[in-house]
Amino acid sequence: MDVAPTITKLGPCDVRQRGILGLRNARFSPGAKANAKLADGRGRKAEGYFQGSDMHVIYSDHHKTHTTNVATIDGVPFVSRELPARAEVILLAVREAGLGPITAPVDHGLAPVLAVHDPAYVSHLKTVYQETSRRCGCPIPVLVGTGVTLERAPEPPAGFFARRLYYTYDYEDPIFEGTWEAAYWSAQCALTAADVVRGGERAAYAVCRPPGHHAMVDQYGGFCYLNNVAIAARSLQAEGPVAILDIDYHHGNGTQAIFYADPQVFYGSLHADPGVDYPFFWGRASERGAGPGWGTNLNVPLPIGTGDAAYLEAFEVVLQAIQAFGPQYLLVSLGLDAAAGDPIGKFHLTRAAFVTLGRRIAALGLPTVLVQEGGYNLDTLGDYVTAVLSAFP
Ligand code: SP5
Ligand code: ZN
Repeated sequence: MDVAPTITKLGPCDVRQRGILGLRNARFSPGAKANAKLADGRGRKAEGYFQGSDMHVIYSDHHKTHTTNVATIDGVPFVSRELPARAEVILLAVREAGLGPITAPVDHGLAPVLAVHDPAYVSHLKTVYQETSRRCGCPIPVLVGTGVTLERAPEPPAGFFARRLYYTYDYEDPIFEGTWEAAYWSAQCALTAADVVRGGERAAYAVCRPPGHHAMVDQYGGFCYLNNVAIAARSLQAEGPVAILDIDYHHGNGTQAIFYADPQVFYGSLHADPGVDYPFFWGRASERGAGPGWGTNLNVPLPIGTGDAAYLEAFEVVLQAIQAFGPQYLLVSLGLDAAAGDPIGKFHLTRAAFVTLGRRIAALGLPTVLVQEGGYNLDTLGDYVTAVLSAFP
């Protein structure tokens, strides 16, 4: 695998010194790994060749160009919880926990993005900032809000400002000069994590920012522009059936919609009752899939205030459905906003619950791609991510 030099400021233990094989870890033996791969024609690892962290972490500094931390809109500071510091605290915690190797994403180009998203939508994301600035006569962040949600005209409106509304269903998703760059590399992180498990590794984690699971085929929303987990799932589904397990506090309406009629991809989610919390218009238990994909969508909405016991009980139901589906790969939309103390989520999961979730996910024994979604408490986000990841032996 070629490691693209996309990380410019990773510091002393960055990918160029350690390489994709993660030589930092003393217990890791590249020779043993090569032999294990030779011993198994499918490239699956043999037992016992590696006793350290087996969690490949994919991270790119490009997320910083989605500058939600320094933004003003019409001269007023724009306040977002979806901040660059989120990826930074995660990276720090991953390093402290000894997880890794930590590598930069490989550039897969636009083709795998366009395997999920509408080309005109992608083109809009790439150009809307410059086009807005040109028309307004100065550089200006784009923040539009719309009530357009469900059924809408199949063709985008001709007028530019109407088109800006057409391509989002939400109202708090700014587009800055570098938003496209960040979203592009976030998707590349997920794609690279998918490559790692396709190549026979047990698990990989993509530090995706911005997150993705609210992004539709041709609409952004919920801090999401490109649906990272869906892009990774589509790249893996060529090999066989794929399951997506979404433990973000919010329903992953974009992911659900993308695979709703697809019998090859199972989507299972636990989330806040959409009757009372975002994304409001999707996530009911009655949404089971469509056409040939009927039965491959499972929503478990839970009440505000849900704690460890009720969550973990409902979680087993989703796990059983995934096992019954029999996927070849598992993808996890790893949001941590169901944690107690999250400033957006209103569940009360403790650290212990995330340890259990990690263990139960790992116990499925599937090649697993974990993709970062939400989680907004900067004091606990990194620790809870590693609580999940550390379950992978
Ligand atoms: C990936 C993910 O977790 N997205 C969550 C999107 C939630 N959107 C609703 C957030 C409500 C908080 N809005 C506070 C507005 C302050 N300006
Ligand atoms: Zn969320």
